[in-house]
Amino acid sequence: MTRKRKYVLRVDMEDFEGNKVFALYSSFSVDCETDGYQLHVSGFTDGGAGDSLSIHNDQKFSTFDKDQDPWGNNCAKYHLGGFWYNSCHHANPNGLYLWMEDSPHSTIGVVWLTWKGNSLKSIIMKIKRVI
Ligand SMILES: [Ca+2]
Repeated sequence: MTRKRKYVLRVDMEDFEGNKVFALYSSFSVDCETDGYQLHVSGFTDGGAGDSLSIHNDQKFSTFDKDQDPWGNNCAKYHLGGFWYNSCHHANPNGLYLWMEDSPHSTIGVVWLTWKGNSLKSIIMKIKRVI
């Protein structure tokens, strides 16, 4: 999908108190459908968010109806998202929007674990072509 060119990835996020941080990755690519949309991400730079994405590196993209994660069960079903789940996640940007500060179900929320275990107000993944 993004193999032919080089991209950087910037992940911006905000919590419910209005704090904003980011994580930067100098290399980002996703394989084609026949390879399960496998993720390749490296070159982390910390913008206060910490690195919650490297454990997802080299994983395929999983959804509730297509389990491609290495866990014995389906991460997408358990965490109500779609992502490059490992077993299962430190980041869950496609999780549920939970406005409760201390949700007991935080792993189904919009999570970036190295910053906050609770659900975030927003998270945006932006890619930019560099070559
Ligand atoms: Ca699985």
